[in-house]
Amino acid sequence: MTATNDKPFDLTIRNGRISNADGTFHADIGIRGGVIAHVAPDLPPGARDVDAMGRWVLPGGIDSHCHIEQLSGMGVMCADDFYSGTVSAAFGGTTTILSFAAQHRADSIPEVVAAYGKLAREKAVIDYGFHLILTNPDETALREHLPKVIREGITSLKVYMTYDKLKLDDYQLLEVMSVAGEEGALVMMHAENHDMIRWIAHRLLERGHAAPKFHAVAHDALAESEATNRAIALARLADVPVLIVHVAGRETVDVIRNARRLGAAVYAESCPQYLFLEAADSDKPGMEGAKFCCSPPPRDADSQEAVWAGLKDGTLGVYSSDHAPYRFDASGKLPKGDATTFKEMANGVPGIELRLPLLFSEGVMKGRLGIEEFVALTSTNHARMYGLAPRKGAIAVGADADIVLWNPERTVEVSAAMLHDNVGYTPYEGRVLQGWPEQVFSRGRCVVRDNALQVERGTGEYIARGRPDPLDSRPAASLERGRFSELVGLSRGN
Ligand code: DUC
Ligand code: ZN
Ligand code: ZN
Repeated sequence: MTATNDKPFDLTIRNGRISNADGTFHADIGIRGGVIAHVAPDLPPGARDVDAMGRWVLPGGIDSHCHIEQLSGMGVMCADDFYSGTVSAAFGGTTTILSFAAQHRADSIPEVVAAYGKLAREKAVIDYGFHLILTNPDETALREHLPKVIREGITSLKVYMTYDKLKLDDYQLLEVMSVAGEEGALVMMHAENHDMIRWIAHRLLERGHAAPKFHAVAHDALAESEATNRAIALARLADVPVLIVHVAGRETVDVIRNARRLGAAVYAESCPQYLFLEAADSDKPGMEGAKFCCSPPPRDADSQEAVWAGLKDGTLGVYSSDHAPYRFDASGKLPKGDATTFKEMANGVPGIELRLPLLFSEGVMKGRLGIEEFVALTSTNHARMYGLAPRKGAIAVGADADIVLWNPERTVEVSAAMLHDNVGYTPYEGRVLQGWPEQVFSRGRCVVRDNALQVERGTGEYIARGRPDPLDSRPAASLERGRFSELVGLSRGN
């Protein structure tokens, strides 16, 4: 078939060294109507022609965990709206984000989803979809609203095991999981033991230990691994896949790896802060350490090694930013100025723009990850896990032309001033990175070139997602599940 005999391409990207998750090859890419029409050597020139000689041509990054224009569980508004958040993502080589439509307990789910949809529609410069954060799984939510939003394309939801205003108890988690199972949606779990954290924090504050560095003490690694183990047990009982987000600690990686060895349908994510930051970073003079505080917290070199190993061996299948942008002032990290305790600071670190450059530099360029592994962890696996494939996540005929040209020769020293988010600092200040995403295409539109944004606000598209397609097939249930599931009315929709 010579697609080249059809109308001319709108854009041809030539001489590229293309890497997908399943291989690397040299070819040109012909794009028509925002979609990849042809991938082959020696394609004819397009209306626009881009020479990718010397560049690595990769699928656009998918960031499936970022908080944009969202009110946190502590009632703090993120510093990034859908414009600054998506511009920042694009400059870092990301072409699709999945952020959160966050229900707070008094909110109606359809209203929440409509409100976030409107905000993003007016501002986003790249494509986007939503996960639902569910905090009030009452009968209406479980029987009406949740099934409806899932069928309309929000095919994943995040639930919390901690935070007073967000947490669900184990009974509620089972209820949510069973609806997710019926509807074929993916449950994302914030797994930390609420009472362990509360107990340590109380004792720390009682003794006057309020500085940012005590955040990591309160969020002990055991709180993370215990809750992860419990989340996995609940998911096995409910016979649903579960995805543990923002994995930080070695023990948690081990819990997940062991469950997967038993055949459990457990998937997991980690983030730059768990590879490149440590708890010790939050031990800085004054309040400076608040810039490094997120939940769960970065831990130590041993846990960093465990996260690298988990990304390498498939225990951790997706690498997201968990961009949670809060400014270093009263609007975010410091509601009470220098008197703010670690319990009062907004939780989260920025990373939407540096997520890919950090992993490219420290993973690919330093030989810890192959380029195909990089693509899988940053794009393809997200597309599959979250129902974006085959439209997103690969350079293939029929897929959206979401393509990034990486220059492996370019060295960049990170500074907050060069970033496009609205946070004002970066926990990665001063790091020197090798390799940079220089040209970014979203549905064939050039979004970033020559260090400048090329598109208008509101030109990103909402993606109603399909059913998640877990990365490997494994029975979700515990072995005994088959014998009782009908009795308790468990059924699976996918
Ligand atoms: N959980 C997140 O997913 N992001 C920021 C803070 C948190 O607790
Ligand atoms: Zn979380
Ligand atoms: Zn998050």
